[in-house]
Amino acid sequence: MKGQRMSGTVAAEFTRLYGAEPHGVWAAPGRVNLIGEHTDYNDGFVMPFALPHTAVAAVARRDDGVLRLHSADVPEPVAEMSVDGLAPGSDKNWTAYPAGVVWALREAGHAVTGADIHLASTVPAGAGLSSSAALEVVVASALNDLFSLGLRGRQLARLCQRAENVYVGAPVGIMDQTAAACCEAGHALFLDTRDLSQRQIPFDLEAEGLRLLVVDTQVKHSHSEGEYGKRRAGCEKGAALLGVDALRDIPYDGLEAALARLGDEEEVRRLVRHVVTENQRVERVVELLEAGDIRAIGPVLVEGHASLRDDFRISCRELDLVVETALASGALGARMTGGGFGGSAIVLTESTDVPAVTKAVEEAFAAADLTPPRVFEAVPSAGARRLDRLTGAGSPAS
Ligand code: GAF
Repeated sequence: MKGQRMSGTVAAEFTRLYGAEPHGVWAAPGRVNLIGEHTDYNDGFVMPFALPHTAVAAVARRDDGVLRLHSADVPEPVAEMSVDGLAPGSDKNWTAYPAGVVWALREAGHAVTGADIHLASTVPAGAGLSSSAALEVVVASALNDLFSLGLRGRQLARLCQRAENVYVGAPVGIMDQTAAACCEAGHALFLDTRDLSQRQIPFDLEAEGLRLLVVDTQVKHSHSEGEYGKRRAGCEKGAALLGVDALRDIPYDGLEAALARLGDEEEVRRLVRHVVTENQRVERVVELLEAGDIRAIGPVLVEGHASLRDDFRISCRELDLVVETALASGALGARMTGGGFGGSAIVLTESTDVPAVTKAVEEAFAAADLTPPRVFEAVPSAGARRLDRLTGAGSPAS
């Protein structure tokens, strides 16, 4: 119902802006990552699930080479450009995300000849919840349908990642785009980022009397900034020193030997240790969830946080405060989620403990004189989809 309302609002605004009805309305979600952080650009394992928060796009195809973009979330007039003139690195505005998708589709040989696009998103920006990937994937899904490209979810994800890596210039992995394209309601997505093979793992918190809270620390982060790229480069250095294609190729039981071979490369050793142990944590969480033991993943989440804080060094005071406070007030597990340096933490808790945990976190932030965090419940939701069929043809992305 909420989706339909949003779809109607976005379609009506499209009509007001462009003077004609859109050919359709699509949605793609933000995500939280349950476990498997900074493993995706190491060919490793990740386990995100989709949020109910989505980017919604009302879109009409054009055949005259013109691309027009507008967002309800940015106080700017409609941006107009030529699809032939799209060039990586030329756009430093929000429009680089949707324009980058058009560029990536065309670069891959798909005849996308223009579009009118109006976007609106409920995914909090800069909160580590993949608002950018949601924008990219919703646009890719719409164009896939309107130009009958026949691309599958994982192919759309690859093209969106290329848009972000090359057009926007952020060296991100493939997790967020795949989550936005491929997640299913009630499930977490166990994804092998080497070949994008995937398994939907049932993750029904409510049935178990559990809740997963997202705590947005309100500390903004950006992947285009240097620290993400530095970690990535350090991991690639580690793989090169160890003579493997990617850190994924270091098995957990070969970790000590690998670390010994890295000698006095202390920083690289820490990065390698995080990635190898994190891949193993993803596998442990999959096993526990498949055995129906959701509560038992709590300590694994906590281990993951410690590894990101101490070895990967991408946590911050606010994220650590959420984790410590939540655990001290009875949560089963907690960790930062996403790229780090701010953004959000997740907290696994008994549903009966939600008020106490929330209060404790809010009070801890107030006592430390920090901006109040935004706390909400995350329900594993659906991936990209077409919300309605107004006048256009085409089938939803799969
Ligand atoms: C960000 C990136 F976009 C992902 O690709 C991933 O590397 C994540 O940080 C860390 O796990 O969300």
